[in-house]
Amino acid sequence: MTTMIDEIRDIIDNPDHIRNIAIAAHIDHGKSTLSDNLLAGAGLISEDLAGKQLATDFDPQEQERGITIFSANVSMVHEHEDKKVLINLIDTPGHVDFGGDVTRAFRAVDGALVLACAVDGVMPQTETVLRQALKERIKPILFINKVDRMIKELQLTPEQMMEKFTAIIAEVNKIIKDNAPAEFKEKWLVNVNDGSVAFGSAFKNWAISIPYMKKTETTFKDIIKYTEDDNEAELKKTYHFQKLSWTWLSNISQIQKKRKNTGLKDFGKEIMKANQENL
Ligand SMILES: Nc1nc2c(ncn2[C@@H]2O[C@H](COP(=O)(O)OP(=O)(O)OP(=O)(O)O)[C@@H](O)[C@H]2O)c(=O)[nH]1
Ligand SMILES: [Mg+2]
Repeated sequence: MTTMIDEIRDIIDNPDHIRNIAIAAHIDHGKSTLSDNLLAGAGLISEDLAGKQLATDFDPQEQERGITIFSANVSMVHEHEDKKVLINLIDTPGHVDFGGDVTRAFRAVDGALVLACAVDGVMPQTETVLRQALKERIKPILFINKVDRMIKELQLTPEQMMEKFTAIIAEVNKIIKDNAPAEFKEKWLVNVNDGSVAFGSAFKNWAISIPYMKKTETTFKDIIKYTEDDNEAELKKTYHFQKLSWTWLSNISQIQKKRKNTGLKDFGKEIMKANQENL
């Protein structure tokens, strides 16, 4: 029987098939809920519990208080177009008191998956984690979460949804432009067309991007209809996080490309070297 460890061992020598990422955002924007979905995509937790189990909130104190206190590292294997890919993920806490954990996580990864709540938009801690990532020379990609609330609570039309997304993306890009290392100010801007922006509902287990919408001929009207009809099971089936994960995470590759065939044992050393080369 092939175990997860065997699968990881097979991939570990091929950096092009590995992404090391940290999830960071304002408190409560859904980082741990999204982590669950990626874990379910790898078969590590049950599909039915994804978004509710909050597996990365492993400490009883975290479950009790409903917030992340400790960063949690998880490794998982996803399949993308017949190839296996390894995702090493760190779910970081959003509470401002634990900001040190976020910086430490950024020092160990290649990219930051930054979440923004579709209803609240860019909040102070969103800006802080983006600045922290850019200071550590980490490329951010964006996930606009809680789109179900945008539909159910705010009852936005497709046009209004697009406007709201555009406003959030513009705010994020301003922060990137103002804080990215000089050579990446343009290159690292997030863009709906290249898949560096995705959106969905971690709680309702679906995620989509504009390239994926084009490929599957989906419109915002369809998404609104499924949500209004409480037919989110259909959204989950067609737009499962696992389907999107690699096209979206493969936007992160800056340091990966510099890293040669090293195993995990050299991971820290190589990151330090890559960072120094970048200075
Ligand atoms: N409606 C809706 N609720 C969501 C969504 N994602 C997360 N939530 C809810 O938002 C709350 C916070 O979710 P978490 O995943 O714990 O948020 P977090 O960003 O990990 O929080 P901290 O780690 O404490 O900063 C929970 O009640 C989730 O169920 C979503 O897509 N839609
Ligand atoms: Mg959390």
